[in-house]
Amino acid sequence: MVPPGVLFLDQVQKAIDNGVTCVQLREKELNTREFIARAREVKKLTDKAGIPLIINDRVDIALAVDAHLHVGQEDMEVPVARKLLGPNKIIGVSASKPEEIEKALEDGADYVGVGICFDTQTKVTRKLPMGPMGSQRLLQIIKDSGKPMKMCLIGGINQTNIQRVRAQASIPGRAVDGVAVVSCIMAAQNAAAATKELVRLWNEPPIFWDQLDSNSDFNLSGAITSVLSTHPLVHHITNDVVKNFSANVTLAVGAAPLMSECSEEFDDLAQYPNNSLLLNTGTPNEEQTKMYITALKAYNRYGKPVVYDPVGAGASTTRRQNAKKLLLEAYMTVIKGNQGEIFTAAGLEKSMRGVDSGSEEALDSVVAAAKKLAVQSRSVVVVSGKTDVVVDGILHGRRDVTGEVPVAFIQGGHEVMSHVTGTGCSLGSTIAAFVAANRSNPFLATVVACSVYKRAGEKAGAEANGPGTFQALFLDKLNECVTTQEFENPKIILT
Ligand code: 3NM
Ligand code: MG
Repeated sequence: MVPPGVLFLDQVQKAIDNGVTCVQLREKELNTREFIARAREVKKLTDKAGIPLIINDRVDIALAVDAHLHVGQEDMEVPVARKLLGPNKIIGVSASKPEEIEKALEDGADYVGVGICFDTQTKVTRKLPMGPMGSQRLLQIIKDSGKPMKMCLIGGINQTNIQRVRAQASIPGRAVDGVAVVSCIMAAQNAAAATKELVRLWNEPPIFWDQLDSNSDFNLSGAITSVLSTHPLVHHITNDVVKNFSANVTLAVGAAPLMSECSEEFDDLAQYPNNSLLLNTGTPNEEQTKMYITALKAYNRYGKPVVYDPVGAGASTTRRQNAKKLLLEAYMTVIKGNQGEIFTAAGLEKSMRGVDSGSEEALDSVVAAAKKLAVQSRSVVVVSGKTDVVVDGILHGRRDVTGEVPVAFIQGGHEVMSHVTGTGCSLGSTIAAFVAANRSNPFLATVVACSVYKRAGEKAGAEANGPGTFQALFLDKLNECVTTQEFENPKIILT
């Protein structure tokens, strides 16, 4: 994978010079003599930099060149390798399942390499991507053991996702210790720049955090003023049924709608000032899912807010897998759905019949599901319903989680809203407008969006003769509530 005209050892040197803290030599094709020769050359570079060299799989090579060792699940077992290498060598193991983590702990491994995190071109593997969130239960096992074993994630990690990996691969009191990469350095035309960028991103708070402040002096009415003054651009990728209504709702709250499903322009659109992406996965197919991911990655790349509405997530296997894939591939600032959709996205069971909001679950189980998803994904989660529930899982620049998260409850609205298509989807448009205009606090921006929406629904419902007149009245009332800064009072608690 080393580019033509570039030397393998030069790539390694550049990586070391620019911040790599450990090198693993993985050779699958060299014979023993060649492997030793190469290991000696690499060892000269790592010795000079004072960092460890780890040999993959071959304990004989590790012994021959006085290096450390990494073993896979089918290689030599850690206790045997330990006997041969002694107590002072680092021994790491590949692990991806809880029982493999437990075994590594029991065997006294120094670290586990956990993967695959994302799809990788570098290694043929039958393992499925677990995503950074998938590593959380493994981190929990390590934390609970009280042992000092370290964990790094591997597989498809690069400059576009390393910040999210660091943000999401963490639980209260324990975070992933590092990442292991191959292609994003070794295949780079400029390995020095690639490494430098990777290290910078690892060390900096994610761009989707650095404008956040958790100060409670955030002014709820001010969130509305910001929308009106910045006139944010909401890029919609949404389903055919609601396009017109969502565009009108966006205009009614003082923002500008843009509908585009043209992948080629996503990178340009994502760079607009004061913008956000609303992704509403109406009726997904394979082609469309690819397009969604292109859009998500573009908005993630520029640290722009993304509001994700996993429409009907529990209704079919395809939709469930689709939601899982999108949550693995991208960071969502806000995840918004009805109860069934949020239960599914949180990986919890709940029977689901379609996209309507269904019967009300007990509010505390809704809060629990929303909290699970919010904390897991470090997102704001909105469960729309008779009472909207908004949970803040964003870390506000903190690397650690305390376990306590703010939850808001918003009442209001009107019964007739559930008989007008698009009222649920267009709440997403409203949230997208508010988070775009209020980058310092996506949680409270979302709360205000839901509050204004509820009040407008209540007012329109009181005057409407039925679903038809409601739709027109709702746009009027939404516009009125925004311009007069009128909204339902949210109740916000820490839980
Ligand atoms: N081991 P890239 S994934 C060598 O999951 C290796 O055990 C993996 O390469 C595992 O950074 C992997 O180019 C390849 O995706 C990682
Ligand atoms: Mg191996």
